[in-house]
Amino acid sequence: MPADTGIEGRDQAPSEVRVAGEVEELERRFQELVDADQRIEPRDWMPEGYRRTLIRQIAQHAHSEIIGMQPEGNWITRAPSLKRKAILLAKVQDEGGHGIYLYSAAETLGVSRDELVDLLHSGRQKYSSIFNYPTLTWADVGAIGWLVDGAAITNQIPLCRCSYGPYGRAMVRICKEESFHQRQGYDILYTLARGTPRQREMAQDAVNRWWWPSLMMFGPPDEASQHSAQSMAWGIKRHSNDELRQRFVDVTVPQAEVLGLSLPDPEIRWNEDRGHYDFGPIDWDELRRVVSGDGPCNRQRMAHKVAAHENGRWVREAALAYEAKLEAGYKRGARASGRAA
Ligand code: FAQ
Repeated sequence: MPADTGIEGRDQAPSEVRVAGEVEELERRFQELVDADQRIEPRDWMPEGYRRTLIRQIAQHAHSEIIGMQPEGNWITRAPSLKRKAILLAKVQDEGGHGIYLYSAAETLGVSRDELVDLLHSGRQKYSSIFNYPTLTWADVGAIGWLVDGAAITNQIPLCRCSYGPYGRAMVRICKEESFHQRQGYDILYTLARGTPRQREMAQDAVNRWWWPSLMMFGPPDEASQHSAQSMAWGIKRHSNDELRQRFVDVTVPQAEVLGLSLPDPEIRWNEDRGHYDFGPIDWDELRRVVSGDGPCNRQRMAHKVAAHENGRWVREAALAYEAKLEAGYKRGARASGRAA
């Protein structure tokens, strides 16, 4: 069943009405391309469910990047040095840029950015659970960079090979920038962990609070993930939620050891037989609560987002008025020189 994106199905123009058997043939050719690791491009035929699933995932991803600017943006004015401030400013701007590339990728599927923003503001589309947690100290900026960007990279590297061309290509650039983000977070924590006892305590506290929510970013466990099987068959997702979560734990545990910080899970230990780290149970009720709007900062994040959108209305109107003026000037110029506009 196609995912409910809040987006209507595409109207079928009369020339698009298919004769019996034709859709099956198109579906067969589409799946052949996907199975051969070929890219699907905007003008190619695609099943309606594929289009809707991509819109849902890409829009949710774009919204996450934009809402994700808030927790760290909160610390730009309070960064501990000019250098840290400049780095954080660049990072938060990068996240805004990621949102823009992703909205553009979604637009190739026949929806407009305005529609997607409306769907977010009216609560019909989601953004990542992780951005509903507060940033209480400067160390949270470090923990977000290390853990949240680290989880984001783990999830997004395979998306560079997504079967849908515009999404995969957007992800290549995004992943390069996310690597810098992760490194800056790690550097903040590395510095704090070697600072005063109070700074070390602050770093440990931030890691304690961000660890479990970072594991939840990968989504529900495989048996409860309603979209994974179809998304993997369509080459949108390359790995299941649990596979990526495990991959993240495996790379992060040794990094925590180098930092000299502990992870808040007494059950983490290397499992020789599996060749992976075991870890303790995740509180899935917490993920459900946060995703359904009842996390510590859901209301605040959405209220801020909607207010920023409203406050920026005059900028959008001015840009459109300027565009219309240029267009009118161009038409007048073309008429005066006898050319058709
Ligand atoms: N939060 O069947 P599945 C970043 C929903 S960007 C909220 O497993 P799927 C950069 C899911 O949408 C972070 N909702 O779904 C940054 C579905 O809902 P629906 C964002 C969640 O799509 C760093 C339902 O649960 N990254 O961090 C979550 O196959 C620092 C069932 O789940 C992306 O969006 C969740 N954690 O797999 C920025 C990456 N998990 O629509 C600033 C692209 C699941 O049916 C600062 N997205 N849901 O009602 C994906 O890879 C996938 O969409 C998953 C979910 C893996 C998130």
